[in-house]
Amino acid sequence: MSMGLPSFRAYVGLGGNLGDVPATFRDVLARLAAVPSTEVEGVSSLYRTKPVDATGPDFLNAVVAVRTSLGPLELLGVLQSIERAHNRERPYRNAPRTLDLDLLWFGGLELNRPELTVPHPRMHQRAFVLAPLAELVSKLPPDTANQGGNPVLPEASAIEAYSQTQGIERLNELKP
Ligand code: PH2
Ligand code: MG
Ligand code: MG
Repeated sequence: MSMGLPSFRAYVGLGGNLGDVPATFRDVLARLAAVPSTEVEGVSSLYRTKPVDATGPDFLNAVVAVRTSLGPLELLGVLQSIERAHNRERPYRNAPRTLDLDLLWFGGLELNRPELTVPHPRMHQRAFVLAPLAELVSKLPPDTANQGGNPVLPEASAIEAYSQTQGIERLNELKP
C-alpha cells in the first residue's frame, strides 16, 4: 500500500449459490490481495444461509474487510470485474449466482448514486450479511484511520435471533 494517500476500510459481502463457492471465495481473497493500494484486513467465517427473496440452492456468505486507497467507485469496478471473472450472469433479479460481491461499507462514507449506495441499504435486514459482518467487526481493531468510524450494528442477541429465523449457520473459517 502506498503510504501518504488516505486509506479507508471497506467491508465487502460475498455470496454465491452455484458451483464450488468456497473455492470461488478463496479466489476472491487472492484477487483482492493483488489489487494495487489494497490489503485484505480480515475475513469472516463461511456461513450457510437460506435464500432471501431468491430461489435455488442454499447460499454461502462471508464478509471481507479491505483497506484501500482506491475510491469507492474504483473499488466497485474491481468487485464487478472479479464477478465477471467468475462468469456472473444476471438472467433475472436475484437469480442463482456463482458470485455476488456487494460493497457494504466504505469508511463511513454515505453515497447515493445510481451505480452505488453505501452503506448498503438492505444490510440491516439481512442476517446473511449481519452475522458475518458482526463477527468480522468484532475481530478487527476499530478503524481509527478516518472520521467514518465503524458500522453500527444491532446487538449480538438481535443478530442471533435474526440468524435463527433466517436459517443462518456458521461453518468453518474461510482460509485463503
Ligand atoms: N443475495 C441476494 C438475495 N438473497 N440470500 C442469501 N441467503 N444470500 C445472499 O447472498 C443473497 C440472498 C441478493 O444479492
Ligand atoms: Mg447481493
Ligand atoms: Mg450484488
